[in-house]
Amino acid sequence: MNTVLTAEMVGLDRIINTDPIAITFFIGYMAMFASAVFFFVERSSVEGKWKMSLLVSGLITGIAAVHYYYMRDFYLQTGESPTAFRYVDWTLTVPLMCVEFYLLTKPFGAKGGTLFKLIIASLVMLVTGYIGETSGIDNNVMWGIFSTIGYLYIVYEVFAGDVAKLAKQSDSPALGRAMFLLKIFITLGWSIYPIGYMVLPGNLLSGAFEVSSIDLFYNLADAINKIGFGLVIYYVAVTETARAKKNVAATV
Ligand SMILES: *C/C=C(C)/C=C/C=C(C)/C=C/C1=C(C)CCCC1(C)C
Repeated sequence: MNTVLTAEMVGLDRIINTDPIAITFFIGYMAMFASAVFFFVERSSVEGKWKMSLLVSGLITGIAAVHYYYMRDFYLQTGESPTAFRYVDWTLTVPLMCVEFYLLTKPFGAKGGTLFKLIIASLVMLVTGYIGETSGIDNNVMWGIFSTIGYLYIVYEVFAGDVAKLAKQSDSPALGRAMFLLKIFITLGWSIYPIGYMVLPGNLLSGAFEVSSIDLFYNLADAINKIGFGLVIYYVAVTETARAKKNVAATV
């Protein structure tokens, strides 16, 4: 006899039966996928050096789309938070966001060393965060603090370190505006993640929210940060492409 799987058996009914977390996994998947297609296709409309930046934006949202596909499934079938998938996703996409900063400031002399420092800081942030999420009630505050040190180092680099100094040398108003927006993403957008983390049992916000709401925080933050970040890069790429064309026209 054939066993027919029902929507209920695989948990799919929860998407339409208003499980808010299931819905955000579903929407997150579609939004990441659509963004990846958009950034890949738009590569053809920007000038040479910006193609790489849009490729990276497409990879960030594309890698996230694949992980959301699996995270959604995992959540629907187990009702649990897909922590491991989540951290694999971040471990790939956060360093790629560091690459975006590097590419933006490369024309003004960014060195591989700056990129290396940013990537090491993000790995410290994520590895300690993962240990914290899986270490249980007694230890997650301590690991959260270690993770926050990595995070604050990235904030420092972007506000006052190499990235900030190099970006200041640019005469492009578009790059100036983009750096301003990216700073907002790094400080406000990224701070949603540690707030989500604090709903873990034994942490500062446990009791104020249900533990399961951690995925609501993370899914919201991912949508804002991955797609928004990509759109800011897209904005600079398009504006700078138009400016370069105008300059060429002026010299002919
Ligand atoms: C696309 C994914 C992004 C931009 C993920 C960013 C993640 C963070 C900024 C996570 C930060 C954390 C802390 C600062 C402390 C608690 C543990 C983390 C890993 C949630």
